Amino acid sequence: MTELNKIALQIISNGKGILAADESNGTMTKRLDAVNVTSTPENRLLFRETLFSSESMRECIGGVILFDETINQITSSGKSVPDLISSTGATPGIKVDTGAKILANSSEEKITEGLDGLRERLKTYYKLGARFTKWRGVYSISNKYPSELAIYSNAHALARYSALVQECGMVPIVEPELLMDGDHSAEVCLSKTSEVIKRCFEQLIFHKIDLTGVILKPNMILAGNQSKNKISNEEVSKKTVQCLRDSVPNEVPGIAFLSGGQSEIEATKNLDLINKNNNTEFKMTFSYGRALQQSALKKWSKNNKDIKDTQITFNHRAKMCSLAAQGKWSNELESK
Ligand code: 5MM
Repeated sequence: MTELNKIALQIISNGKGILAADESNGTMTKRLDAVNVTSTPENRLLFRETLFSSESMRECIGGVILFDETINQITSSGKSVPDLISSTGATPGIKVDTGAKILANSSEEKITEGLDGLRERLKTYYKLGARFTKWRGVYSISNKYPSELAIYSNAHALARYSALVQECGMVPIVEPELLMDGDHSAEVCLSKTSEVIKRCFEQLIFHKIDLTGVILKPNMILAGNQSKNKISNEEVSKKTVQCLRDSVPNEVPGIAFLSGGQSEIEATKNLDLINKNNNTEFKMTFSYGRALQQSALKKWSKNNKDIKDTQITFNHRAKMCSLAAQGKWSNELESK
């Protein structure tokens, strides 16, 4: 087993998943505005520190993805944020892309940037304690999208990013996210997601990536949020497993889904069914942002001095996601 494979498995095994707390300041400001909290570096740290020192970190969270500001912050106990995370047994990770920008010659689509100077930034993050990284390519679904240009250029960037990350001794999370916006059917989501994932792995293989040291972070297969033909959770899970079985090379140790705008319960229920129907060797877990943090953020915004209450809310969500990652979640446990 290589060191990279060991890190990847440590993050996603034994019912553990990933807390995606890597909102850039723009996104975090939107989240905080929505609950009437001023977005300052201190408030962003306070909320995140509250989550990272929760009890469920030990049992349910294998890795935390941070944003550049957070990985450099010092917590109230005097420990750095990565040290606080490591002290719970979880692995600190870092988002290293610099965001999705308009793709020249297909201006309704996006290309993710951040390759310039990446090798040097990675060395700094490694010294700060990061052992895995994240890069998100984002694609929209419509009759003409994602275009060949968006598929190729994002796959190429994901592969170049992965090569630099592995060179630096860290595990790359490869996140191709096909957005749920639109009126497309689940079948269309399935065929376009399969195409995008296959093309990403083509590039990863071409760039000589060690696939045993990669975690894939895909969307689940859902009908678009404007579609009149929604499918059941059971169908979501079957189509998602089918998509991954057909498009992900067997060497990849695991898959950690994004929640993509699903509610906390939907994201948990779908992950649970995915694991109940998982007929592959891949570990299937969560790498949720909103679906792990939403309720906790609401609670915290009401009284940010009441750390315990926020942590109780987060612990419950993390526990439910962890059960779902083992196919052991149920409605009864959810409402206990
Ligand atoms: C946490 O949000 C991440 C994006 O942040 P920015 O848009 O601010 O860069 C995002 O990449 C996230 O990690 C994944 O999309 C998963 O989050 P959700 O909320 O979809 O589970």
